[in-house]
Amino acid sequence: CDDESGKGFVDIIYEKALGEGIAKITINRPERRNAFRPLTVKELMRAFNDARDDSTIGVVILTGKGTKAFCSGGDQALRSSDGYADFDSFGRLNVLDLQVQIRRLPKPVIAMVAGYAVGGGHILHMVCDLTIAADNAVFGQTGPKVGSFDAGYGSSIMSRLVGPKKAREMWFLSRFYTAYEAEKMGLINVVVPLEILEQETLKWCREILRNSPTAIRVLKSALNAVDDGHAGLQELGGNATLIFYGTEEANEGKTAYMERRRPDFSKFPRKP
Ligand code: 2NE
Repeated sequence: CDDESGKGFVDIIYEKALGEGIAKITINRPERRNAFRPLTVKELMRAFNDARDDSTIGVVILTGKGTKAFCSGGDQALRSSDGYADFDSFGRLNVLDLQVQIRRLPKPVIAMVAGYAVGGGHILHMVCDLTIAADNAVFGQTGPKVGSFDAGYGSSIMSRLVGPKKAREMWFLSRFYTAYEAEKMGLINVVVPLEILEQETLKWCREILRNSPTAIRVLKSALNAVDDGHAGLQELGGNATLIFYGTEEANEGKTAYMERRRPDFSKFPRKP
């Protein structure tokens, strides 16, 4: 594929650690606490797509520039009556497509969080597979304070992560939680000192990269399947097809079709 890393992005930085199998995507609007606008999301989607298509990449890190924020959600200055509008006269909520893309990406995505992960930024870390937080990280929803909400993944996945009561607390009261509170709630995986956040994240990436990519791929879709309904089953089912295509049995079907003969599946066992 065309390598998109380092190329013409305005709102993000997209890097690959050559030979390491790790891609890093950084939201680069620190002056707005890494709030996203439609362009930011479009660029994020381009980068995630590239990381998906690049077979040398096994893990993707999503983070925010600087130490003050991972992401503060949608850019409120650009909020319109129908979403967020930057260069168009109409608004978009394209971050919802990005959430789905991260869920379906067949490689682990790790949120590396320093500072605030709030509002739509909190939802982005929740849809990532793992979250590694610095000790200065702060988590929470702000929607009800600013007249917004996420009734999709932002509600359902949160409820899965922290339980229905705590999810109601997080949304109804819109409080902020420290990294240690978030860890205790099961919202994140681990808290580390800010100085070693990247080092620790890379350590987790390398541990994952030592393992079977197919096992990881199938496990990600399996862990999402129930919550993602038909789309989740389709993702999991697609993995079964992908693996089946590598077998002699599947190949016999294709070869017979190409050779205009009846397939002979008799030698393939009907396993117990
Ligand atoms: C993030 C937070 C808690 C940080 O507070 P603090 O005190 O560290 O920084 P400050 O001074 O508030 O922010 C620094 C600059 O960044 C801008 C601020 O306006 C400020 O700009 P200046 O005054 O320096 O010019 N900024 C920060 N967050 C922004 C944002 N989201 N949009 C535009 N500008 C932003 C504090 O800043 C905060 O609470 N931010 C707002 C968080 C928020 O409510 N986000 C939106 C939630 S709704 C959402 O994301 C969403 C959804 O619910 C559904 C679908 C899609 C999106």
